[in-house]
Amino acid sequence: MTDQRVLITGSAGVVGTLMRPRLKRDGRVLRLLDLAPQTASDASEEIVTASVTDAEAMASACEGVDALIHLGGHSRENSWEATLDVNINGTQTVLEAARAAGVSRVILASSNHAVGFRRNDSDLPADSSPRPDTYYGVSKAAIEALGSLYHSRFGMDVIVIRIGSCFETPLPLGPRGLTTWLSPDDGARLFEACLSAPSPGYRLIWGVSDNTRRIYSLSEAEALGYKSLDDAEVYAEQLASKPAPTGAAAEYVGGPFCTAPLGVFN
Ligand code: 15L
Repeated sequence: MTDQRVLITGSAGVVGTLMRPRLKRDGRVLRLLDLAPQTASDASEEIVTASVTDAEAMASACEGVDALIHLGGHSRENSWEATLDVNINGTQTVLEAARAAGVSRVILASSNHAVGFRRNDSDLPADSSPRPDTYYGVSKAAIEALGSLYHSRFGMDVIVIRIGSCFETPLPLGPRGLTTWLSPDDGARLFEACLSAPSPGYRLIWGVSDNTRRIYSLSEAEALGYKSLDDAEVYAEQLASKPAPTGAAAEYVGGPFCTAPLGVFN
């Protein structure tokens, strides 16, 4: 049997770095694409140094690929021009390359900031319509729409994950992290579920751990086979002395993004 080849864009970014060792499997080759230099740790890794905005490079990166995990792009607020170029045009370039190469399954990283101006009410459904908090959030809403378009037009299986906050621990995030944290191990469990769910079609799901203070619905991800085993609450004591958000940052899903200046890299 030939190896399964999974292309990960943005593999040297925050989420990519956490997922790379966790998505290694016997019988799987990870093709790791990033602008930043990377080194293959063994024969199960292939390195591609390229931008997601480079159509030619993306076309050759997609050759022989079974599934694609698109994490590449700016991961927080930036100028409108940079956001449009890398996140929106870049995602269209990635999807077009995947379509042309016959990649039948694509997993796209969206973010809670696509719905950053939704209130912090409990059990927020994964398919709530966009209420972005930044240009970055607008780009994530566009990524969701592009994924839906490529599914509907070309029959590709496209799963879009609205990621909460995927970091080693929720500690750098302050108290908000107790709600939004996606542990790296749960992140890997979620990507594995997305890679293996039979014929998912188009899905929009939350990417979050089963945190005691969770407000994002998990039922859509669980329907794909995801089972969270982590809970940010184990860090609650360490976060107790940190200042709690106030005003819009406390009221809305996007937290501090809701009040950060638009178009300013932070
Ligand atoms: C995101 O979308 C960002 O990429 C990440 O850096 C965090 O800020 C996260 O959201 C969050 O909301 O905590």
